[in-house]
Amino acid sequence: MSFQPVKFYQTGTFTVGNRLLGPEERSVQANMQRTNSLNSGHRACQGCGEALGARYAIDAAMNATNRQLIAANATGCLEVFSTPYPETSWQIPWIHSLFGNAAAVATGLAAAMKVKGRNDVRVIAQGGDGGTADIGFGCLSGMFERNDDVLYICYDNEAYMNTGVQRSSTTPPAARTATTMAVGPEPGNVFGQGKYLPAIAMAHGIPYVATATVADLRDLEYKVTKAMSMHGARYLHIFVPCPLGWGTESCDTIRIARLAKETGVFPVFEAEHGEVTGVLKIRKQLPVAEYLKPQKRFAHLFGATPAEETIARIQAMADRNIRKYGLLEPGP
Ligand SMILES: Cc1ncc(C[n+]2csc(CCOP(=O)(O)OP(=O)(O)O)c2C)c(N)n1
Ligand code: SF4
Repeated sequence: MSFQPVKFYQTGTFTVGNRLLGPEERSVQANMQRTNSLNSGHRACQGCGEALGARYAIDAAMNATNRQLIAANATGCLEVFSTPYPETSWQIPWIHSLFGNAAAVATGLAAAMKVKGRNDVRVIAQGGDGGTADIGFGCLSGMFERNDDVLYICYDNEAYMNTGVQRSSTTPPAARTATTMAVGPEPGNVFGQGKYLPAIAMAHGIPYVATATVADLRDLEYKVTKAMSMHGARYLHIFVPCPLGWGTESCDTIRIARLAKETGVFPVFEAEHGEVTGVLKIRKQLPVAEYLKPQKRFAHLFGATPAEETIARIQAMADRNIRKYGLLEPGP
């Protein structure tokens, strides 16, 4: 039998990292000096991907800006669960905008800091997919077009969760929501509608656009850190599973996010000035059914007679993502 050294710790894990590593190799979250920007006491559901993503993103941004950060937050789950009046879980200067104007409020904050000569203070805007892709889209596009010095973070849980799981323009085809019921000849959300925000952001030619998931939190930290090293308008789109709205187990949030990436359903990439500069490769392509099955919002596709045609259409969309972004390693 060959000799195998015992490993006491593993590096390169997708999630938290390890405090046994040297300080320079630790993730922000594994470092005892982390800010804990979104602290205990918030009221997010167990396993909420949005809470996880926000904690990592904002801690990384705090770390990258020497803790000189202000966040404007659109109305939505993140705002509601973190600041039930008169309490707050935020350990940073944080302002609640309206549902649709987080980008505009952040633009104003950045302008105010400039006027005051506080070039050290940086600004983030954040919100859910409804606040970003739907009602806040005009303000966001303006922020991009003017190249305002703001990082906008969209936490995409693919519906309006805070108000009871209504469809948004990032809800995927066939998904059941409160407004796209699983009834009729084509149950769930329709095919051929909606919008893909990262591509729209890229079309503005802004300095930096990236996507990330809560399955690879070190990648998420890296992208926030990189974004904060730049100036001008930047956009980060984070895939955040929602156990309540998607009908998934709380303990499966990371697994579902990883499946979204490994199936090609959610391409993970970064782009500068409108051009893709890097992608996270898929290690082993998995069929989309593996991603869809654990989610009750897609349960109608897997009844006594599986909706093979619909599943094939979703597979075709994932395959297209893989081709378009070059997500697969070239074969041997
Ligand atoms: C002008 C306006 N319309 C509607 C609402 C009600 N509202 C508050 S949050 C929300 C949905 C938020 O969805 P999303 O932005 O996707 O964030 P999530 O809760 O899913 O994180 C809605 C419709 C509002 N606050 N303001
Ligand atoms: S409804 Fe979804 S997004 Fe909102 S707190 Fe619960 S898990 Fe998070």
